[in-house]
Amino acid sequence: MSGLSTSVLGLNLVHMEEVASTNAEAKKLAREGCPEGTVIVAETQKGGKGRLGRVWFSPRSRGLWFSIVLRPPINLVDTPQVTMVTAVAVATAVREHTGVPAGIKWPNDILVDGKKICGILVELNAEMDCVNFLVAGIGLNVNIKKNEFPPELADIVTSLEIESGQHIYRVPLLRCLLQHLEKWYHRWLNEGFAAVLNKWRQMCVTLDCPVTVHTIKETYSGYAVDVDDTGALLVRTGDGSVQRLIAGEVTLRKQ
Ligand code: BT5
Repeated sequence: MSGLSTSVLGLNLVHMEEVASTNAEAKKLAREGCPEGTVIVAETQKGGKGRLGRVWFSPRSRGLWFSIVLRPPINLVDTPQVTMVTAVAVATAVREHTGVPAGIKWPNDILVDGKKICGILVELNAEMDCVNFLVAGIGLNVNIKKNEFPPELADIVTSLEIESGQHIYRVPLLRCLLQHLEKWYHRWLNEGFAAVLNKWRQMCVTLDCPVTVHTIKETYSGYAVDVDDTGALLVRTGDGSVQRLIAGEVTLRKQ
Protein backbone atom coordinates (compact mmCIF):
# COMPACT_ATOMS: atom_id res chain seq x y z
CA MET A 1 0.00 0.00 0.00
CA SER A 2 1.54 3.34 -1.01
CA GLY A 3 2.08 6.10 1.52
CA LEU A 4 2.39 3.75 4.47
CA SER A 5 4.63 5.23 7.16
CA THR A 6 4.83 2.11 9.32
CA SER A 7 8.07 0.16 9.67
CA VAL A 8 6.63 -3.31 10.35
CA LEU A 9 2.85 -3.50 10.09
CA GLY A 10 1.54 -3.82 6.55
CA LEU A 11 4.92 -3.88 4.79
CA ASN A 12 3.82 -7.30 3.61
CA LEU A 13 0.18 -6.73 2.71
CA VAL A 14 -1.93 -9.34 0.97
CA HIS A 15 -5.18 -8.16 -0.59
CA MET A 16 -7.76 -10.83 -1.46
CA GLU A 17 -11.17 -10.53 -3.09
CA GLU A 18 -12.89 -13.26 -1.12
CA VAL A 19 -11.82 -15.51 1.71
CA ALA A 20 -13.55 -17.63 4.31
CA SER A 21 -11.87 -15.66 7.10
CA THR A 22 -8.86 -13.35 7.07
CA ASN A 23 -7.89 -14.81 10.45
CA ALA A 24 -7.73 -18.29 8.92
CA GLU A 25 -5.60 -16.97 6.01
CA ALA A 26 -3.30 -15.14 8.43
CA LYS A 27 -2.83 -18.25 10.58
CA LYS A 28 -1.93 -20.23 7.47
CA LEU A 29 0.69 -17.65 6.40
CA ALA A 30 2.04 -17.42 9.95
CA ARG A 31 2.52 -21.21 10.10
CA GLU A 32 4.40 -20.96 6.79
CA GLY A 33 6.73 -18.39 8.39
CA CYS A 34 5.53 -15.03 7.03
CA PRO A 35 7.16 -11.94 8.56
CA GLU A 36 5.73 -10.21 11.60
CA GLY A 37 3.32 -7.46 10.61
CA THR A 38 1.93 -9.32 7.60
CA VAL A 39 -1.58 -8.03 6.91
CA ILE A 40 -4.33 -9.91 5.07
CA VAL A 41 -7.21 -7.75 3.95
CA ALA A 42 -10.24 -9.09 2.11
CA GLU A 43 -13.09 -7.43 0.23
CA THR A 44 -15.51 -9.97 1.67
CA GLN A 45 -15.48 -12.95 4.01
CA LYS A 46 -17.79 -15.88 3.47
CA GLY A 47 -17.02 -17.37 6.87
CA GLY A 48 -16.04 -14.33 8.92
CA LYS A 49 -16.04 -15.29 12.58
CA GLY A 50 -16.47 -13.77 15.97
CA ARG A 51 -15.66 -15.43 19.27
CA LEU A 52 -17.06 -18.88 20.05
CA GLY A 53 -17.69 -19.52 16.35
CA ARG A 54 -20.19 -16.68 15.96
CA VAL A 55 -20.78 -15.27 12.48
CA TRP A 56 -19.22 -11.94 11.48
CA PHE A 57 -21.20 -10.08 8.79
CA SER A 58 -18.66 -8.95 6.17
CA PRO A 59 -20.37 -7.50 3.08
CA ARG A 60 -18.25 -6.95 -0.02
CA SER A 61 -16.17 -3.76 -0.03
CA ARG A 62 -18.23 -2.15 2.73
CA GLY A 63 -15.88 -2.65 5.62
CA LEU A 64 -12.30 -3.28 6.60
CA TRP A 65 -11.98 -6.99 7.23
CA PHE A 66 -8.34 -7.68 8.01
CA SER A 67 -5.91 -9.63 10.15
CA ILE A 68 -2.37 -8.95 11.31
CA VAL A 69 0.29 -11.54 12.14
CA LEU A 70 2.21 -10.64 15.31
CA ARG A 71 5.08 -12.44 16.99
CA PRO A 72 5.45 -10.74 20.38
CA PRO A 73 7.85 -12.34 22.87
CA ILE A 74 5.16 -12.96 25.49
CA ASN A 75 3.73 -15.76 27.57
CA LEU A 76 0.30 -17.25 27.11
CA VAL A 77 -1.16 -15.46 30.14
CA ASP A 78 -0.40 -12.07 28.62
CA THR A 79 -2.32 -12.63 25.38
CA PRO A 80 -5.57 -10.87 26.49
CA GLN A 81 -3.48 -7.69 26.50
CA VAL A 82 -3.22 -7.85 22.70
CA THR A 83 -6.98 -7.36 22.36
CA MET A 84 -6.73 -4.27 24.55
CA VAL A 85 -3.76 -2.87 22.62
CA THR A 86 -5.71 -3.39 19.39
CA ALA A 87 -8.86 -1.77 20.81
CA VAL A 88 -6.97 1.36 21.91
CA ALA A 89 -5.34 1.70 18.49
CA VAL A 90 -8.57 1.16 16.54
CA ALA A 91 -10.63 3.55 18.66
CA THR A 92 -7.89 6.19 18.43
CA ALA A 93 -7.57 5.83 14.65
CA VAL A 94 -11.34 5.97 14.11
CA ARG A 95 -11.62 9.13 16.21
CA GLU A 96 -8.68 10.80 14.49
CA HIS A 97 -9.59 9.86 10.93
CA THR A 98 -13.37 10.33 11.00
CA GLY A 99 -14.22 12.29 14.15
CA VAL A 100 -16.65 9.51 15.10
CA PRO A 101 -16.55 9.16 18.93
CA ALA A 102 -15.55 5.49 19.14
CA GLY A 103 -15.29 3.95 22.60
CA ILE A 104 -14.20 0.58 23.95
CA LYS A 105 -16.35 -2.10 25.58
CA TRP A 106 -14.45 -4.85 27.38
CA PRO A 107 -13.02 -7.03 26.04
CA ASN A 108 -13.19 -6.79 22.25
CA ASP A 109 -15.82 -4.35 21.01
CA ILE A 110 -15.63 -0.83 19.67
CA LEU A 111 -18.92 1.00 20.15
CA VAL A 112 -20.41 4.29 19.03
CA ASP A 113 -23.30 5.46 21.13
CA GLY A 114 -23.82 1.94 22.46
CA LYS A 115 -23.80 0.31 19.01
CA LYS A 116 -21.10 -2.03 17.79
CA ILE A 117 -19.02 -0.68 14.91
CA CYS A 118 -16.01 -3.00 15.19
CA GLY A 119 -15.11 -6.38 16.67
CA ILE A 120 -11.66 -7.78 17.41
CA LEU A 121 -10.75 -11.46 17.39
CA VAL A 122 -7.27 -12.41 18.62
CA GLU A 123 -6.25 -16.02 18.01
CA LEU A 124 -2.97 -17.60 18.93
CA ASN A 125 -0.61 -20.45 18.42
CA ALA A 126 1.44 -21.41 21.45
CA GLU A 127 3.71 -24.18 22.66
CA MET A 128 3.64 -24.80 26.36
CA ASP A 129 3.58 -21.30 27.83
CA CYS A 130 5.21 -19.49 24.91
CA VAL A 131 3.37 -17.75 22.12
CA ASN A 132 4.62 -18.62 18.63
CA PHE A 133 2.37 -16.17 16.87
CA LEU A 134 -0.84 -14.24 17.28
CA VAL A 135 -3.36 -13.14 14.74
CA ALA A 136 -5.29 -9.96 15.50
CA GLY A 137 -8.44 -9.88 13.36
CA ILE A 138 -10.33 -6.64 12.99
CA GLY A 139 -13.75 -6.15 11.45
CA LEU A 140 -14.73 -2.50 11.06
CA ASN A 141 -18.04 -1.45 9.47
CA VAL A 142 -17.23 1.37 7.08
CA ASN A 143 -19.79 2.11 4.34
CA ILE A 144 -22.77 0.01 5.40
CA LYS A 145 -26.23 1.55 5.47
CA LYS A 146 -28.67 0.71 8.28
CA ASN A 147 -30.99 -1.24 5.98
CA GLU A 148 -28.10 -3.33 4.65
CA PHE A 149 -27.43 -5.06 7.98
CA PRO A 150 -29.25 -8.33 8.70
CA PRO A 151 -32.48 -7.53 10.60
CA GLU A 152 -31.26 -9.17 13.81
CA LEU A 153 -28.27 -6.79 13.89
CA ALA A 154 -29.86 -3.58 12.59
CA ASP A 155 -30.64 -2.08 16.01
CA ILE A 156 -27.39 -3.02 17.77
CA VAL A 157 -24.74 -2.16 15.19
CA THR A 158 -23.60 0.85 13.21
CA SER A 159 -21.06 1.93 10.60
CA LEU A 160 -18.75 4.87 10.02
CA GLU A 161 -20.93 6.06 7.14
CA ILE A 162 -24.02 6.06 9.36
CA GLU A 163 -22.22 7.89 12.17
CA SER A 164 -20.32 10.44 10.09
CA GLY A 165 -22.99 10.98 7.45
CA GLN A 166 -20.46 10.53 4.66
CA HIS A 167 -18.72 7.92 2.55
CA ILE A 168 -15.36 6.99 4.07
CA TYR A 169 -12.53 5.93 1.76
CA ARG A 170 -11.11 2.70 3.10
CA VAL A 171 -7.46 2.90 1.98
CA PRO A 172 -6.55 6.08 3.93
CA LEU A 173 -8.50 4.70 6.89
CA LEU A 174 -6.56 1.40 6.77
CA ARG A 175 -3.31 3.37 6.56
CA CYS A 176 -4.29 5.33 9.68
CA LEU A 177 -5.34 2.14 11.51
CA LEU A 178 -2.02 0.44 10.75
CA GLN A 179 -0.08 3.48 11.92
CA HIS A 180 -1.89 3.54 15.27
CA LEU A 181 -1.71 -0.24 15.62
CA GLU A 182 2.04 -0.15 15.10
CA LYS A 183 2.48 2.75 17.51
CA TRP A 184 0.50 1.07 20.31
CA TYR A 185 2.01 -2.34 19.65
CA HIS A 186 5.55 -0.97 20.04
CA ARG A 187 4.55 1.15 23.02
CA TRP A 188 3.19 -1.97 24.70
CA LEU A 189 6.36 -3.97 23.95
CA ASN A 190 8.73 -1.16 24.98
CA GLU A 191 6.92 0.54 27.86
CA GLY A 192 4.72 -2.25 29.15
CA PHE A 193 1.00 -2.75 29.57
CA ALA A 194 0.48 0.12 32.06
CA ALA A 195 0.83 2.72 29.28
CA VAL A 196 -1.84 0.94 27.25
CA LEU A 197 -4.15 0.56 30.26
CA ASN A 198 -4.11 4.28 30.98
CA LYS A 199 -5.35 5.05 27.51
CA TRP A 200 -7.74 2.07 27.55
CA ARG A 201 -9.43 3.39 30.72
CA GLN A 202 -9.87 6.82 29.10
CA MET A 203 -11.49 5.27 26.03
CA CYS A 204 -13.63 2.68 27.76
CA VAL A 205 -17.32 3.58 27.68
CA THR A 206 -18.53 0.82 29.98
CA LEU A 207 -16.72 1.49 33.26
CA ASP A 208 -19.07 2.37 36.14
CA CYS A 209 -21.93 0.87 34.13
CA PRO A 210 -24.42 -1.75 35.28
CA VAL A 211 -23.64 -5.01 33.48
CA THR A 212 -24.68 -8.62 33.24
CA VAL A 213 -21.78 -11.05 33.05
CA HIS A 214 -22.04 -14.34 31.18
CA THR A 215 -19.29 -16.91 31.66
CA ILE A 216 -19.23 -20.59 30.77
CA LYS A 217 -20.09 -21.33 34.40
CA GLU A 218 -22.54 -18.63 35.46
CA THR A 219 -24.49 -15.43 34.79
CA TYR A 220 -24.60 -12.57 37.28
CA SER A 221 -25.26 -8.84 37.50
CA GLY A 222 -23.08 -6.08 38.89
CA TYR A 223 -21.16 -2.91 38.06
CA ALA A 224 -18.05 -2.91 35.87
CA VAL A 225 -15.81 -0.86 38.15
CA ASP A 226 -12.35 -1.12 36.62
CA VAL A 227 -9.77 -3.35 34.97
CA ASP A 228 -6.80 -4.67 36.92
CA ASP A 229 -3.19 -4.49 35.79
CA THR A 230 -3.54 -7.70 33.78
CA GLY A 231 -6.56 -6.37 31.87
CA ALA A 232 -9.14 -8.50 33.71
CA LEU A 233 -12.49 -6.77 34.26
CA LEU A 234 -13.47 -6.08 37.87
CA VAL A 235 -17.19 -6.37 38.52
CA ARG A 236 -18.73 -5.39 41.85
CA THR A 237 -21.74 -7.57 42.58
CA GLY A 238 -24.80 -6.93 44.76
CA ASP A 239 -23.17 -8.32 47.91
CA GLY A 240 -20.27 -5.87 47.56
CA SER A 241 -17.69 -8.46 46.50
CA VAL A 242 -15.55 -7.84 43.42
CA GLN A 243 -15.33 -10.57 40.77
CA ARG A 244 -12.35 -10.73 38.46
CA LEU A 245 -13.29 -11.63 34.90
CA ILE A 246 -10.55 -12.88 32.58
CA ALA A 247 -12.79 -14.02 29.74
CA GLY A 248 -16.48 -13.87 29.10
CA GLU A 249 -19.29 -11.78 27.79
CA VAL A 250 -20.57 -8.57 29.29
CA THR A 251 -23.85 -6.98 28.31
CA LEU A 252 -24.91 -3.52 29.41
CA ARG A 253 -27.92 -3.58 31.71
CA LYS A 254 -30.58 -0.88 31.89
CA GLN A 255 -31.06 0.37 35.44
C1 BT5 B 1 -16.23 -10.21 17.61
O1 BT5 B 1 -16.76 -11.37 18.10
O2 BT5 B 1 -16.69 -9.11 17.79
C2 BT5 B 1 -14.98 -10.41 16.76
C3 BT5 B 1 -15.21 -10.09 15.31
C4 BT5 B 1 -13.94 -10.15 14.51
C5 BT5 B 1 -14.18 -10.01 13.04
C6 BT5 B 1 -12.90 -9.94 12.26
S1 BT5 B 1 -13.15 -9.56 10.59
C7 BT5 B 1 -11.51 -9.95 10.21
C8 BT5 B 1 -11.16 -11.18 11.02
N1 BT5 B 1 -11.52 -12.39 10.32
C9 BT5 B 1 -12.49 -13.06 10.96
O3 BT5 B 1 -13.00 -14.14 10.56
N2 BT5 B 1 -12.83 -12.41 12.09
C10 BT5 B 1 -12.05 -11.21 12.26
P1 BT5 B 1 -17.95 -11.43 19.16
O4 BT5 B 1 -17.63 -10.56 20.34
O5 BT5 B 1 -18.17 -12.88 19.40
O6 BT5 B 1 -19.17 -10.77 18.44
C11 BT5 B 1 -19.87 -11.46 17.44
C12 BT5 B 1 -21.26 -10.84 17.36
O7 BT5 B 1 -21.20 -9.52 16.80
C13 BT5 B 1 -22.22 -11.61 16.45
O8 BT5 B 1 -22.82 -12.68 17.14
C14 BT5 B 1 -23.22 -10.51 16.08
O9 BT5 B 1 -24.16 -10.31 17.12
C15 BT5 B 1 -22.36 -9.26 16.02
N3 BT5 B 1 -21.93 -8.94 14.63
C16 BT5 B 1 -21.76 -9.77 13.57
N4 BT5 B 1 -21.33 -9.09 12.50
C17 BT5 B 1 -21.23 -7.79 12.89
C18 BT5 B 1 -20.84 -6.60 12.22
N5 BT5 B 1 -20.42 -6.56 10.95
N6 BT5 B 1 -20.86 -5.45 12.96
C19 BT5 B 1 -21.24 -5.43 14.25
N7 BT5 B 1 -21.63 -6.53 14.93
C20 BT5 B 1 -21.62 -7.70 14.24
